Amino acid sequence: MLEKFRFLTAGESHGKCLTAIIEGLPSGLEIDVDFINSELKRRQQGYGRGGRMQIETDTVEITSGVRFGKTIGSPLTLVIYNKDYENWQKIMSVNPEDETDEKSFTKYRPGHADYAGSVKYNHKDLRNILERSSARKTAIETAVGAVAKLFLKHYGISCRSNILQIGAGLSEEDFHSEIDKAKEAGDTLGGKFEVIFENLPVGLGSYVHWDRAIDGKIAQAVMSIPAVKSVSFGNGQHGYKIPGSKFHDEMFLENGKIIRKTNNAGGVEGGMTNGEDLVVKAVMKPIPTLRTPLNTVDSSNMTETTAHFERSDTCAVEACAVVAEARIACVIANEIMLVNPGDYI
Ligand code: EPS
Repeated sequence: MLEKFRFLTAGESHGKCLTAIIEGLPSGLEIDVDFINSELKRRQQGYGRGGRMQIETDTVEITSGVRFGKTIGSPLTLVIYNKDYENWQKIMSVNPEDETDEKSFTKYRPGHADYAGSVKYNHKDLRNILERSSARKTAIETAVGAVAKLFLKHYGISCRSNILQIGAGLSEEDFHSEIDKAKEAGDTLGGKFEVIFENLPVGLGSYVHWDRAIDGKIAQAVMSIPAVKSVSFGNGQHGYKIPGSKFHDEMFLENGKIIRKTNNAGGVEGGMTNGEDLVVKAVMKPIPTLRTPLNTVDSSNMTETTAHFERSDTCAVEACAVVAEARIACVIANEIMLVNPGDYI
């Protein structure tokens, strides 16, 4: 999907480390490690996070692609070590002689990847699915996104995100009380957030083929974040009830420049950026790992039971918004590279 700014990540939630290899960056790009780490810190924060975030202090190590603070054109490798690995070395061992049932589980968590993952990869121990389907992998994606943001900064493009709703809560204060109530009940909460990118050039993406539309690329990037169930642009989610005369963002002239007074399109028309702020909205469902578990089936003996619980966040919507910023930054960096090809900056 990303033709120029390409990356792969690897790593299990309780494995030794998370790794990413990024390819396609021009040489000469300043890599500010403190900035990458500050993005990782943002992802770890937010009201409602669970025990794992007390254990980890995510920081990145760069093991290739950078010399004296700047990219040199070769693949850039990022590593984040999992501090919790210390407690999981035997369970996550790569050696056959260490095989153990400890921490195995067979009770599917409804809403998580356990069931479909076990059928797809033919696993009896659902830990084999949990480990990679965990949102832990979004830590390394956030680091990759931070590199994309550094590239975008070079073009004067910046981004931010806002939490719009958590449960029934519409303000910061309500968010906290909603999360407190859910935590007390052993429950979890989802929410709605928006990500805004400013100063994008007109014409990123294209209308000529479906797979070049930038809204399609962004939707895929955000929808595939664990637990995201809906993605929309601008006022798109209300588009069914607003007539065309009110929905479309009329054009006016101000000092010879085209201006808009509304942004219902969220900065995308015809699959291309139109120079307005890019506004992406998404809904994260509640995290499926519940302290008060749901009804399910035990795959080991096909009996009805309640779901596996290990540890979980009550709410991770703030973290999800940071991850969405990172994913969108990667899509936009790729689009910028497509229109500004160059091996150095
Ligand atoms: C996460 C790490 C995970 C979870 C969470 C996100 O760590 P652990 O499984 O050790 O608690 O806290 O992931 C989920 C709840 C999930 O269902 O995927 C992280 O680093 O963000």
